[in-house]
Amino acid sequence: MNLSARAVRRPAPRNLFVVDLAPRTESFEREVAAGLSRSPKTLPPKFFYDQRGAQLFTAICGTRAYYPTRTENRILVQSSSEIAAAIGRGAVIIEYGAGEIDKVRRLLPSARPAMYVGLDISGDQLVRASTALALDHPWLSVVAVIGDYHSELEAELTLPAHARRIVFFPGSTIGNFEPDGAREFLRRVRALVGESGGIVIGVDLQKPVDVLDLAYNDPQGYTAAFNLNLLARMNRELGADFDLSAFAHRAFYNAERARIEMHLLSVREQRVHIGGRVFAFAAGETIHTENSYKYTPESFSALAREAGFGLQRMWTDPAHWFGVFFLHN
Ligand code: AVI
Repeated sequence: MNLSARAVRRPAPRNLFVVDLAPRTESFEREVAAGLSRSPKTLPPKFFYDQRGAQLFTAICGTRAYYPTRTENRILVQSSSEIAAAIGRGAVIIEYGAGEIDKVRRLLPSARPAMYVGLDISGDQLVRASTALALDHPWLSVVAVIGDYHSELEAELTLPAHARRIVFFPGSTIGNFEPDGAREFLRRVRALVGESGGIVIGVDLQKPVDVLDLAYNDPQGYTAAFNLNLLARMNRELGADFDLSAFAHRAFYNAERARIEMHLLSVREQRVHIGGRVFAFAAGETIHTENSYKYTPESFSALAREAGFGLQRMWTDPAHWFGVFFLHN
């Protein structure tokens, strides 16, 4: 199969192809310098996911406090045959932010896609997880694309011409996009899947604030470690000299904007050096590292409509904490 000019490796199972479209280190250095020069300081959440960050995120997903993973999994299990029926047989399933590639497994037996394309920025985790997927499903062509959400899949891969294309975007990662970015992303998905395609997308819904606050301040401290790992990553990869004990994890629900905000708070006045540049922090100043927007079924349907999608269906849990939406053109 001639999949892509950049199909650089084909490790053991024969039904697995790996394509490396990862942005290079310069982009990390450039975006860090730009984000820390802004007022207020910001860093894009995509940089959380180096090898250590991906491990910490997996640990977060296993906590009691972080309800989205188990709630979405339950919906996927309970409604798997209906979701698979919406996808249809023989499709190409393209998963953004594939991570451990566990959720899609619940849909594969009924959906029997022709091809699975998993895209993720954490290359080691993606190669490991896609190898396991390919070994467990010898009948399935598995393509692992190491890249971010802006990777031009259409330009880089030759996807089967006549199969229906379905994007699978679980985990409520859409909540980490600003609403404009979410609309833009959905528009690009529409262009990728075409007339006959669609998207199965997990969306975290609004709920009592104490539940939200606990989910982003888990008692085991994995979320704090995940947030602080961004500083450790800059130390490792960019030779920065962040003192991790001089920063604290802060996460809270901003009800006005319907989002969890994560910040790294400088506990004292300090200066940090990164690649020949100096960044000054006042005591109490923060780096805003992530937003996680929480929708209502109505507000998410409205956003999807603005991107040109129609809502076909939503599956949810009894408490309506999480929604799995099927949107189509
Ligand atoms: C990946 N994303 C959906 C997670 C979230 O809930 O926004 C990232 C996360 N940040 C802290 N905990 C989990």
